[in-house]
Amino acid sequence: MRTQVCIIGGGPSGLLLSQLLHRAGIDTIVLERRSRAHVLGRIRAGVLEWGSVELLEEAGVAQRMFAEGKPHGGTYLAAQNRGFRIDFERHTGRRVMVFGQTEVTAELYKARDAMQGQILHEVEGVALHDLDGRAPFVTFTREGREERIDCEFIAGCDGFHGPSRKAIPESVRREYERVYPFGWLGVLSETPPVSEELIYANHARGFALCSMRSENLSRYYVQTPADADLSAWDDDRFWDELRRRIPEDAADRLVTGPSIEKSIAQLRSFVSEPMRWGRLFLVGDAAHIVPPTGAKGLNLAFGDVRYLSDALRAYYDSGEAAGIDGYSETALKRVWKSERFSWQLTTMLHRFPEQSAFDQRMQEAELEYLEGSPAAQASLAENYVGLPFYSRG
Ligand code: FAS
Ligand code: PHB
Repeated sequence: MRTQVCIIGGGPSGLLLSQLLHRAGIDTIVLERRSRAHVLGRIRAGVLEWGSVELLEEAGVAQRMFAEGKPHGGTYLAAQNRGFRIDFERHTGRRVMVFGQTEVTAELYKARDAMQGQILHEVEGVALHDLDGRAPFVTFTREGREERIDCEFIAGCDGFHGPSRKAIPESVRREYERVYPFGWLGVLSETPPVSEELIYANHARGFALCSMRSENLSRYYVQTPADADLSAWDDDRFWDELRRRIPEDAADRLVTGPSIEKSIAQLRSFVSEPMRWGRLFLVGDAAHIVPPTGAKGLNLAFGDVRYLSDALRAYYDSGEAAGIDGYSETALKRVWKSERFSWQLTTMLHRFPEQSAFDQRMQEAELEYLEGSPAAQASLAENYVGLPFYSRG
């Protein structure tokens, strides 16, 4: 098989890149290790920056998002049982869109099918070859048969555990990592959300987050020890813990119900540089991971897709190579700013096991300062709604 751009990974970044390139007349093949059903069964991100919304609109997959998604003009932060609101619109003139990653992925699959996009599922043993040459290729097996795709570029959209990042020589890669000593236990329930906007709560017992997917589908998280055992968390224990950590007025409103999904995510900050090696470009979780506190993971992946799709379109339209040559530097500038924001919010809102009394007072002072300072709130707001892809001027 031959294509212009071979995309490894059929998650949101691989599918969106394929859709944007196909609409620009650039041929792609997507290789996905799992079945479509498995990919669509994942419950992950819930908040889209407006830049991501605009990118999905450009890709022609925004109709359902605008019909069913919920624009949010702000969010609540809570500490010591008292909440306050950060007004995104007042500080930035922008909002975010609450629309689940699962739905985004479903819309992307639908659009790919409508354009007869080539997505090969349940492939195994994907290996990348001749990345520093002019004729890279990818080998893999499918239904027991060895296969090969010759291409001009490879986009590694295969997430944290995929093969693309590791195809860059170890001597070239610079990796930065912070693993947090806690995780998030997430629950999805067919219950009305406790609040019309998200609530991020700092509490002595640990962090909690109230989010949602729709009027009758709520998404909640509580911080757990890094080695928490999911089987030790039945629904009653989860709801009790959530109630203790959120402000009383919200706890009084909380409607509980059976969990329809329950999982624990480990939290880490991670960046691998560079994001380009010869004909290989890393995109999304393949290159970087953020703790979900700042709702940046999916949005950073879409930022990379913005840069790479722009760069490849310029290359194929006019042979202009500045975009592909500058991809890694451009993408990493925005990645590191989101890494900083996600780390800062995580540090401010979570309980660290060996936290000292001084650390505790620092968190409280940080939150009190934020509550009283329009400048501090404007800074949080501009990071949360999403920094511009291309800085003005
Ligand atoms: P993905 O990991 O989504 O997709 C990579 C794809 O590559 C997968 O489909 C995988 O099957 C495939 N693949 C892997 N190895 C392969 C191989 N060898 N061959 C072929 N295909 C291969 N972000 C938020 O903003 N908010 C959240 O609340 C949030 N919660 C999360 C919870 C969990 C448990 C996880 C793991 C992540 C969460 N994230 C969250 C981050 C998440 O949304 C990612 O940022 C987003 O999925 C990134 O998309 P991709 O880069 O496409 O990577
Ligand atoms: C979610 O709805 O899953 C969600 C929202 C905001 C976050 C993390 C997760 O920061």
